[in-house]
Amino acid sequence: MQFTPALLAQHTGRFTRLKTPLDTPAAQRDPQVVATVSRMLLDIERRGLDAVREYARDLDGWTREDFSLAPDRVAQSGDRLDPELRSAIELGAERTQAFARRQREGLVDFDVELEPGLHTGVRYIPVGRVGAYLPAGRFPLTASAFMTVGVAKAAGVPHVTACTPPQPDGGANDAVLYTAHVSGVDRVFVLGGVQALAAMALGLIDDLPVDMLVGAGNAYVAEAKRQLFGRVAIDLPAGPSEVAVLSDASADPAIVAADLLGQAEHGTNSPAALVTTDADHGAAVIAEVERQLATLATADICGPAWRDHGSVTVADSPEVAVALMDDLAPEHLEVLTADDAWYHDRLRNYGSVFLGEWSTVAYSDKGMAGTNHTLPTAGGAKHSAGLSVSRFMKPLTYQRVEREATRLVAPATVTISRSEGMAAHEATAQMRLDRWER
Ligand code: HSO
Ligand code: ZN
Repeated sequence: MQFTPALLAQHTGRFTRLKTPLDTPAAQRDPQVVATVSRMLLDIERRGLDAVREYARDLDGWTREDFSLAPDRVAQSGDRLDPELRSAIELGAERTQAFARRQREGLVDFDVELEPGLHTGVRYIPVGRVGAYLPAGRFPLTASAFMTVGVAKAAGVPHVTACTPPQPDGGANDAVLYTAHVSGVDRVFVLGGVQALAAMALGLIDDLPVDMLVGAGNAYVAEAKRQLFGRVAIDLPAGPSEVAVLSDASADPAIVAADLLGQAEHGTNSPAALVTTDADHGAAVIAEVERQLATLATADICGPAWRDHGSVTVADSPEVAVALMDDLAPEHLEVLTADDAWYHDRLRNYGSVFLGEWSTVAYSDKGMAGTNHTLPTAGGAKHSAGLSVSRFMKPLTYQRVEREATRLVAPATVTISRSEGMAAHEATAQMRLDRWER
């Protein structure tokens, strides 16, 4: 998440940088990761389940033949949870599904007679089979399944498979399992990493291959999805999680600092950017970040992330602040100003925006805001939106041409085909024209 030098040049003299990040972009792909994933995918494609078993054994210590979890085992995962966590998970599932169902209602089939006898339209059909990766590393990201499994189910996807890596004790993470269960998962496998994604895409563990892979993971998981793209659809090419805050003198520096550190926690390569219209506020946020880092339990991650990938930029007007922020196109954007609506009307590039000091990214992260937390990173918000029901739905088009509409479509089709030298195309239209004229 870095400014484009050409954009900065356009605004020379209209901003100051109080803190700059390292020159190297955080989201660079590591050639070693690319090569390892490519080798593993080829190997699994060639040797199938034997290769999957070997990787699960060597990388995750999994020695059982089977990866499948019995449905009862998945359903009962809730009984092993602290009751407060269990009800928080139920709340998140309900809220994310409520938002997704509402968005689903906005996707409406239509049928239009464009010209007399020329009927066309769209039918929204869900993807048939989805594979969700549910991470469970240092941070298990419990809410992942709301965003992938739950939203796919709200879209009407008939079959959702989930894979989650084994824990050191040899089982799966119960909170992750229960989240998948209340989100409506159909089958769960205890299998992690590249081997999990390959097994789902190639149909090695479930009876059939999946059509789409979704869900966050480490750099290897993200790279495996990227390499499998084409064979299957994917949600998004995921880079390190990011946050940006656009604030003015009206914002509380302690809140802004906390929210910057809030996402820096994802990894030492997670960028956090502040763009402000007030230099004193910018300086106060920098001081607050240092103050909060002194007692933060995860300062081992947040500290280096802020040091290497944190930035603070002071824009000399709200318009320049908007231009700079649209150039960053952050995954998460918080707006804390005296007139948030003014900014909301103008900002165009972000994964999801959090308006006002009472809205923080963690609410969406944990499923409490209802919105999806799977969002574009590394500038992807310039061209794409995050995961939602619409990504699981295919807007399929159809056309039905009545005999009397032949004159509206055939002659021009003949003309264009002939000009291109596409004789067989021309014949399909000409044949109908001849019959219609008869
Ligand atoms: N910020 C992550 C999602 C998440 N964070 C879940 C914590 N839990 C990607 O949007
Ligand atoms: Zn987060």
